[in-house]
Amino acid sequence: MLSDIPSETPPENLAALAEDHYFAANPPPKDLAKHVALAREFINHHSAAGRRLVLVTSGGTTVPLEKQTVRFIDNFSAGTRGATSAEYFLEAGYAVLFLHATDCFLDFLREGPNGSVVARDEDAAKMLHVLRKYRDARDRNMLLLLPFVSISDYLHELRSVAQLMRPLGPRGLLYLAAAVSDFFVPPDRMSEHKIQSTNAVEAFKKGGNTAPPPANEEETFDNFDSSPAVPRSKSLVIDLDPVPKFLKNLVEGWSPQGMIVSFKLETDPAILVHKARYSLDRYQHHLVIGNLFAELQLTVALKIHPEVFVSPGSPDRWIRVPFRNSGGESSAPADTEKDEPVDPKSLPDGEPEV
Ligand code: PAZ
Repeated sequence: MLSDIPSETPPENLAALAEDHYFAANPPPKDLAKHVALAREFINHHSAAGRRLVLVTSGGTTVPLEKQTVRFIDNFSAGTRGATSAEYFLEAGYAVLFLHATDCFLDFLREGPNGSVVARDEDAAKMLHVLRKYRDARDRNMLLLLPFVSISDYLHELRSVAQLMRPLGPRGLLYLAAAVSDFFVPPDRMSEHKIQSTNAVEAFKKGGNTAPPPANEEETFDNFDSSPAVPRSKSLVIDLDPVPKFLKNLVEGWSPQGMIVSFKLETDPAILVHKARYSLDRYQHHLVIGNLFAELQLTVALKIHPEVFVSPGSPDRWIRVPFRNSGGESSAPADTEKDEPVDPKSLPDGEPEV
């Protein structure tokens, strides 16, 4: 736990100590060694060819509430930005290491004949297009997919891959679009088994008796059902610790020569630029791309992402990036630069300016 770090620790050692504590306490994903071996081979191959390589992180990072995880907290990310950016990087000639949340494809599937599963008609063209591009990139060994589920899986994978990328220097780009949870349940406070929602098991464990408690113990019964057969529901209070901010460790230790782009998602437009600038000043990396939740929601309707680029020594730049319709046609990213925030309501209904 971070609270175990002695209070007299000099500030310059805090980040390293927090890293040691976190990675010792939170077990790595079971496939880490396999992923590291694949990533090493991929990076060495492209490094030998003198090719630029990008690590794109994508998707939400879940926070398990139980060790045998039935329930978890997730944070907003459909993985669209990461996937779309990976496509653009491939087109630009980068080798792409795609560290992504395992997605649920169920929304795109339907039952086919004889118990088979097929893509829904409305999604089939889009999926076929993506599948062909994916196969092509994979067959040319330009794309390596590394999946993760939880926040600790993500951080273990990120650290290992970033360290492997260190020899690439500035030819290695780290493009951190995953939505990284700020809070988690530390393993020493995590329930091994499914958290129970009633007191039924406590009674069973005490006396080995599943019979309901006597009817006069009113408080042990469910609020909404006075029947003694119904155990009382319990509320759930979750006590989360902050996830250590590892961007400093990434910039200073894991991949110090790499080009590092991070993302910042906010819901309050009044603080977005401040938070992006703060992050850049604090971690001293190359670019923060700020985006607003409400505008992401409007993306499909407006076919545009307004977002702000915050980089060292430059004024903030608002740009409009056209939404890529994965049906096949791809427009180059629009670069309609503005120094002022873009009001999405002011954007035209038709095609974006490119
Ligand atoms: O994955 P998506 O396309 O639905 O959303 C992208 C995003 C909002 C997760 C990404 O642009 C972003 O801002 N990532 C960083 C989020 C954060 O931790 O602040």
